[in-house]
Amino acid sequence: MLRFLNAGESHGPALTAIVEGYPSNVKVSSDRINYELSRRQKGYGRGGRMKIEKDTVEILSGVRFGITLGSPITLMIRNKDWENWIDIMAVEGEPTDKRQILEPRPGHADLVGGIKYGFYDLRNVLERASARETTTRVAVGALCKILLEDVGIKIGSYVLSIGEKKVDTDKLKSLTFEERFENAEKSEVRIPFPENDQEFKEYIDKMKEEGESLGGVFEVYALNVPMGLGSYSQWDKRLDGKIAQAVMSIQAIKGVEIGDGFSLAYTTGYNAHDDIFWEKERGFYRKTNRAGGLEGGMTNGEPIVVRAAMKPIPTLMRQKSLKSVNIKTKEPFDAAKERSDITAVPAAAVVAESMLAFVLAREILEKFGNDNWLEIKERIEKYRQYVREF
Ligand code: EPS
Repeated sequence: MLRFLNAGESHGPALTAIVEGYPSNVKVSSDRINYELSRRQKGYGRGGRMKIEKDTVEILSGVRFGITLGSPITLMIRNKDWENWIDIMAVEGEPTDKRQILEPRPGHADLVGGIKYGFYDLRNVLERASARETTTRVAVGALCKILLEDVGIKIGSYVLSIGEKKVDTDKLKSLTFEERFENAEKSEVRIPFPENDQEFKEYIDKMKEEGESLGGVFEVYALNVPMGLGSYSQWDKRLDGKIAQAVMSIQAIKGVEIGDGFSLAYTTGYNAHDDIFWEKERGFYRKTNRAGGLEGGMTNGEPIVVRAAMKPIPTLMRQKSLKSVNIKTKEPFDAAKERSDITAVPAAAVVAESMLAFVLAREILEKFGNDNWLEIKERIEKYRQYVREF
C-alpha cells in the first residue's frame, strides 16, 4: 500500500517525508517536485515567511539516475528560517524562554495541544501544528501527480471565494476545468478570473490594515479517473470518505463537499442525480455531474469535484484581539501575536490537490498492483478498454 509519514517542526532544521509503496520504474525529478512546492508558496496575502523560504526538495533515497527503485523514497526540504531559530529550536541543551508562547490562540491547536502533551511553552505545539508541515504533503503529492499524469489523470484547483469576495459562479460554468485551472495559475489569488485579482487584493489589503485574517472556499478536481476506484463493500473502502478525510486533514479546513454537496439536500431526487447514457465509442457516460464523480463510494468515470471551506487563520495582528488566558498565571490576555498569513486559501488549494493526488494514486495502486509501474500502466490501459466495451 502506498503510504507516507512526514516529520519536522516549522522552525526546525528541515521537513522530511518517507514515501513507501511507490512503484519502481517511474521517471521522477526534483524539478517537478520543486515546481509544485513553488505553487504552494504563492498567493497574495501570505506572510513574511514565504519571503524567507524558497522550498526545494532533496531526494535522499529510493531514486537512482532519475528512476524510482520501488524502495522507500525520502524527501527533505530544509527550513531556511532555521538559522534564525537555532538556539530556540535546539535539539539539545538548556531550554530557553525566548519566543515562548503562554497565551494560546483561539482556533489554533495551542491550548489543547499543551494540555494533552503536557507543555506550558505552547511553541512545542504550534511548531508541529503549523501548516508549514504541508510542504512535504505537496512534495509527496508531486510524486503522485507524476504517476497519475502518466496515465492521463489530471488534477487541478481554483479558488471560489476569499472572505466575502466571491467568484461569479454562473460565469464559471462556461469554462472547462482546464480553462479554470489555466486562468487560476495566472491569478495572484488563484481565482479562475484573474481580471478580478485587483478587487480581491484590495480587499485583502484592507483586512490586513484591520489586523484581520481571511478564509475561503476552493475547488479541486481530477479528470480522466478510471471508473471503479474505491468500493461500496465496506465503510472504510468508500473513496468519497477517504477523499474527505484527506482534504479535511489540511490545517484550517472546516468543510468538505463532493459534487453538488450540501445543495443536493435542498432538491428532489429527480433533480439530484445524473442520468445514465451509453454510446458505442464511449461506453457509459453522464451529461451532468452532480455526484462529483463518486457514487456508492466509487469513481464513476466523471470528473471528481471536491470543494473545501477554510476558516480564517487564527493568528491575528489586531490590537483588540481574541480573548485568551495565560496558561500559567490564568490572567486574561489578548491572544499571542505571531507572524502569519492574512490568508492562505490559494496555498491550501494546492495542498488539497496534493492530498487528492495521494489518495487517487493509492487507490490506483491498490486496484492495479504496486511493484513495477510499467506492468501497472498496461493493466490500467486494459481495464479502461474493458470498461469502454462493457
Ligand atoms: C507556513 C509557514 C508559517 C506560516 C503559516 C504557514 O510560517 P511562520 O509561522 O514562520 O510565519 O506562514 O502557518 C500558519 C499560518 C499557521 O497558523 O500555522 C507555510 O509554510 O505554509
